Amino acid sequence: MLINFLIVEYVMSITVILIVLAIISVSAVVTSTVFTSVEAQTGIIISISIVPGASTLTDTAFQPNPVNVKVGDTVSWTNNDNTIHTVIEGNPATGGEVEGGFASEILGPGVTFEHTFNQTGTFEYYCNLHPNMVGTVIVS
Ligand SMILES: [Cu+2]
Repeated sequence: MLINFLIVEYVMSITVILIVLAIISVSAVVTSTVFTSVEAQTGIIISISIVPGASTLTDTAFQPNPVNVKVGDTVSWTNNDNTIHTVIEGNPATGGEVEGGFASEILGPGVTFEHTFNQTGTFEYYCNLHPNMVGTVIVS
């Protein structure tokens, strides 16, 4: 009788321990899943202004310049001038437009162009209507 009771007690203790371990492992999986999905959504938007009178400017045509962003961030250029501009990856002094790089359409006054940076690096850009207008985005 006493031995039977001890066996039942022993089995119940083991069962409780197994249930606790199961709860811990499930919550660990849930926590890591939530953490991963939050981590994947950290990209923010960084705004750059194409300033009034930009046509006559060089490295102050785009402000701020340069900008430092993180992988996954989106840069948003807004034309705050009263004439048309573009945002083209590359540098007119070192070969011009980068093949396959980011490139806006012609941006009228008030129009915005966005590009999301998914790799680290230093990305130069310019306006191909006014190649004196140059800027840099540094992605880390
Ligand atoms: Cu321009």
